[in-house]
Amino acid sequence: MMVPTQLRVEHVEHPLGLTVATPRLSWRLPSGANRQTAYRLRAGGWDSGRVASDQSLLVPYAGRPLRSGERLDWTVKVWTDAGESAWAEPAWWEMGLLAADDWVAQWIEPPQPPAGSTSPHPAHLVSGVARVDRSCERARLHVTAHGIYEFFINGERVGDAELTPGFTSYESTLQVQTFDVTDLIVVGQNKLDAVLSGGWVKWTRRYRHVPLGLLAQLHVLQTDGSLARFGTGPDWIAAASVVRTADLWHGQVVDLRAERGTGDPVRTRDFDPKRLRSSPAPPVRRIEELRAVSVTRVSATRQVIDLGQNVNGWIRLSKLGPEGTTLTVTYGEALDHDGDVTVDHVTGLDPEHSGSFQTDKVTTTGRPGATFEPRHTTHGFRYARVEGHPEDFDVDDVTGVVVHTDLRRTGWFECSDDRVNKLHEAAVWSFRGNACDIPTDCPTRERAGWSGDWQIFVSTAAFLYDVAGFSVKWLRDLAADQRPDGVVSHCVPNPEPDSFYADFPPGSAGWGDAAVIVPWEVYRAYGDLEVLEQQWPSMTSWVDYAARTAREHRHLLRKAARPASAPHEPFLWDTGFHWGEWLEPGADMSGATIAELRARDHGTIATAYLYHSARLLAQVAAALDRATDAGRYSDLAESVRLAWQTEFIREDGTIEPDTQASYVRALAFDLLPPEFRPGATERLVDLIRKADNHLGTGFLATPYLLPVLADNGHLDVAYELLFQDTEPSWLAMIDRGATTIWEQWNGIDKTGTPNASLNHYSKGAVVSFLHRYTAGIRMLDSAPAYRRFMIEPRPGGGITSAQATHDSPYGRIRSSWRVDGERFSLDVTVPPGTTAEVRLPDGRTFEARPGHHRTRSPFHAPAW
Ligand code: RAM
Repeated sequence: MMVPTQLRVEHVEHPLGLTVATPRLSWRLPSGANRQTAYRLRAGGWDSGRVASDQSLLVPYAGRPLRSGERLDWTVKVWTDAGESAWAEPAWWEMGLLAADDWVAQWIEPPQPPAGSTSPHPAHLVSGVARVDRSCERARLHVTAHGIYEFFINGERVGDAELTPGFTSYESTLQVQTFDVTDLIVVGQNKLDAVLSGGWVKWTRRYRHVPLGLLAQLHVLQTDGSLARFGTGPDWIAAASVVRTADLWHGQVVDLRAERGTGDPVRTRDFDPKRLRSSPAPPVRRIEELRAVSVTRVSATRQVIDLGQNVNGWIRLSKLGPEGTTLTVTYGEALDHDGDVTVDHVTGLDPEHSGSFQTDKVTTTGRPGATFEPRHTTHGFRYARVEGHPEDFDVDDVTGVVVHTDLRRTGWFECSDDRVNKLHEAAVWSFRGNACDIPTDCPTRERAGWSGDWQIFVSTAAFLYDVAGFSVKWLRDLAADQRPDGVVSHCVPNPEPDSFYADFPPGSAGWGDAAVIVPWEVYRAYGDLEVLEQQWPSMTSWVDYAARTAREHRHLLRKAARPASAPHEPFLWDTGFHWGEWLEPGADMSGATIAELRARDHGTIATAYLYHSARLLAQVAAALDRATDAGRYSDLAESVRLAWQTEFIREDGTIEPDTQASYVRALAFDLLPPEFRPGATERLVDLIRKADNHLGTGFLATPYLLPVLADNGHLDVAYELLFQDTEPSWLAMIDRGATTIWEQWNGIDKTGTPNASLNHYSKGAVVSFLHRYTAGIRMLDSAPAYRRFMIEPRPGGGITSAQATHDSPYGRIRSSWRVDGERFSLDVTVPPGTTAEVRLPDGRTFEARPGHHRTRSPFHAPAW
């Protein structure tokens, strides 16, 4: 039957506890339809009537104001070129607590530390009761915390979300989770318990001194229609928990033998209900379980478990030994030369993070069938060392638990080359390892939401998973933590107090530009115009900050070299602290003092980013119908571009500095006058050849490297770099056994020694080349959400077949090709409501309407 499908509210399917006043509704057109001409929505009592419109994404609810806790069934029917559809299978959403006076619960804080605890990261058991008189029709629990809470009703764990309430900039946002607890409530006394631990709070410097606290409210709708409400308050008590200590860096210590103590009274505190809201992103969950590939005894007391895959999460042990055994589990990404787990390569950056790292300890009861898995910490690891077990473990005694934000997978790629497939897998796993409520740089050393890293990777992530809500959540924190002068913090949420930045002040080009690039990418991939509207003040204040700094400050060396300032100089952004291109192969930073790092002139990069962001802002302004702003920012962009050209293109046409990264950025950002492009491309290829066919780009330019080559007539060189397998290269990582992408090209060096983080997604952005070029699915700026797109496979590198699938907001796009001798065959799927232009390797193009298309063309393999 012809019906709309995939009904969604905001960026999720069935939000429970939504705090958005006017939720936006999306659906996919029935298969067989080309174009929607009208829709009709019904939600609760609201009926939109027939609305002539082709919009099927993010249509705002326009019924009466929504009430706290109300649940709405909703459905939609559409008119398309294929006729009138039936009503879609109804979906629902449910509102959370919207008004301050909906909260009867009080914010409570356990005494610090719990009686008898000497740990700096103690956990607490906070308990109360709810007496329910009549049988329960429906029950909801609304909870949030400072720290991490794990909630139990009558001894049963509530929900399946992990590390709740998640990490936000607490001063502005505390995420409230709403759980359906209908099945857990009994008539009579109900025991409510929460284990509360440091988690995100105790792990970041900024919040380390914030007292742990809990806010929980239970709503029981009784069968007689009455609503009973219970909340945390002065009658709750706090005691030590079996979880002795826990945070996200050190790990978790558990004594399963601990008896429930009598408890102390909690204190109540005022709280600001305005910061409470639902998350636009799905929660963190236990997503997958992995069977260990081996367990090896490396010494009399130590056994090492290998999961065969670097992940974020933990292990579950199901063989705990006799009563009183204490097992120590240390998690790491690599083994040392003795085959034992090492964490040396990812510790030591922060003196406040001294002591045990990624280590769980459990003391057992000896009860048959008892298992242990930490729930108040998470680790980046492939290996786990277990110490203290008298018996041998085998692979059945341990399970790897993969933990991350429960994002919807939307993209896949596969080709005829196994190593390339492995590289793609490693990039996917790196993203999974770093999508833990916030996009992190690595799940080990820093676990921080580095803005540059997400700026670099967000568009690639959007080929793999639905990252709309996940990014929107993060962007709110970016704006919340932005300084009044527009400066964006290095990490979001900002984990550090301002004083920490005395050495490396925030506001770095390429990092702070996340303020503009991330919303733009979310808009492009998902068509969410509201994110641009919401972030507009943040985006503009960042670009205005950079433009102002350019206008008002000049780099000391430049000033010394040119006493009378030149007219283009007010558009050069060459002061302030910048991370620069960062981690270019061979650029050893280790010897540099902080003063030297700070004094470096990164004017080429910063000015390039000012141009790029100003230009994007002009496009954003146009999308938002802000014509004056569009004019203002495109004028700014143009002046910055001219200034960049004047200052950084040398007389012989080379760029300052003469590095691969400079040419890649100049070409990718369109900084050059057209007549300079061929020369710049030649110089880039030259530099690659001089490096013996190796890339030389760092953090910022690497994602653009292969696309720039492909777009400028050197697809062959792009594939040469992709297939390069000596260091620095992607395949060298794969050949050395990487299962996630490394921070450094020599993450595991030739001698087998680990360096820095082994799970950093930024270099993995190369896989977007596989989706966009190899398989050829390309979105167009002019048609967000893939409303119109291109399929343009660019075969090369000896790959004989490739396919990519992308579940776009309108539905599934597919491009699959194969070369047989001199024949190229291509299968394309275009979803309803969209159109595509297909371009074949022989240059022919055709228009593709919704449906499946198969085409063949002659193919001449490239010569190399
Ligand atoms: C490193 C982080 C991150 C990078 C910054 C500049 O320590 O891991 O990847 O963005 O530094």
